[in-house]
Amino acid sequence: MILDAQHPLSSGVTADSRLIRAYQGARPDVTPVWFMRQAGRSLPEYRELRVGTRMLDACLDPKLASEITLQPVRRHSVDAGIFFSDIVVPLKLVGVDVEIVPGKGPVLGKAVRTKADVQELTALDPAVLDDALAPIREAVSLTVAQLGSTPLIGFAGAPFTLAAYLVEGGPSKDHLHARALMHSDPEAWQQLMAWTADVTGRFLRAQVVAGASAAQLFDSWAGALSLADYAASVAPASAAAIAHVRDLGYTEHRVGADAVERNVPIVHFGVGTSELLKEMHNIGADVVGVDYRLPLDEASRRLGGVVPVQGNVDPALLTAPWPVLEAHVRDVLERGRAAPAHVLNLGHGVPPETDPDVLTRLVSLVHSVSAES
Ligand code: 1CP
Repeated sequence: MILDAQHPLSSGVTADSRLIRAYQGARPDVTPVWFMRQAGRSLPEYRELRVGTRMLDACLDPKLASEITLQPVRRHSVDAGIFFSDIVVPLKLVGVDVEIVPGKGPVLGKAVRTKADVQELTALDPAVLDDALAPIREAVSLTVAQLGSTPLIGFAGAPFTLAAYLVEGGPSKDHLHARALMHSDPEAWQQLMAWTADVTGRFLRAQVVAGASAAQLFDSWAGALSLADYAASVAPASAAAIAHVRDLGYTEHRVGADAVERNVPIVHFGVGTSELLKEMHNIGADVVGVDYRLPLDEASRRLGGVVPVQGNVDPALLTAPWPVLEAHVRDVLERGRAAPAHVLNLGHGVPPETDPDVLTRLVSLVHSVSAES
């Protein structure tokens, strides 16, 4: 489907930004940079706005969600906004009993452990999201109207990461129940994954159609899986989730050049997924996000040297003395040159205790170092 003429990619407002060019595999003069979890607890202005509002209520308040999305863009001059929401928002909107507990994360009213539980869950009709996602579409429209030429990234959780919360009933370390269900009842597992792919895919599509210029699928907990389990029992559902946005495109008109049809870029990110990078690319992603465990030159080699990469500053170093962090960032930028294009990010989210001034300084370091070389 071609995005409408007002969409920031179709109208040309964000199509030539550093972020979108890098996601398309070009190397802009300056390496773009944004941070996973840039909107959130490391910012005092975020904590102030959130007083008295529960996390999921904040996500469903278009003005609030939009303002929180814009805060880090104004403060740090990052090259993208990441939409303020959560991976469990579409579960809530489809009727799942889920809350985000402060200091803990998503907690379910009831864990989904048996075939009967899966049947009860999947009886909830994903089509209700078409109306229920209205506050999300509104928040995205408000946000892109303010962002101008800075692209907004929409996101969703991958089916496995969502299933890990659904089956465990909340955050867990090893996702043992989820991995056990995968093998003890493959049929129920497939049903759960297919339903989750539909729910999360619709959430992602709504954000892009409403104005996001790129989409990121977070499979934060896929690193708990063997390559064989990932390929057989998870990757097909992630591909199905991505298929909800894979057909979205726009026509680019550049002065003095023929019009070109382009797809909305899709990034796929996981934690501890060094062994899964190739499979994660193969499900239909354009860009692969790399955590801090693998240097980007090696990650790029594993991806055949042809895939743009995103990452991979170690979040632990944000509290190190500045010269230590600076040397690390320079090394990440250097190794990132092995890939066709590189978007600098952290290897995982901004830790809540991070000094926001360090993030601002890091953005200007990335912009100035990459402009030098
Ligand atoms: O009260 C608060 O401030 C709650 C903290 C918080 C925030 C700010 C949660 C609870 N979610 C969010 C926002 C959020 N979540 C964003 C948008 C903002 C941004 O990136 O700047 C995004 C992209 C997410 C995505 C998300 N939620 C992921 C995938 C990314 C990742 O970090 O791996 C996951 C796994 C979640 C679940 C979740 N939500 C919240 C927490 C604390 C967690 C993790 C819990 C756990 O460890 O299992």
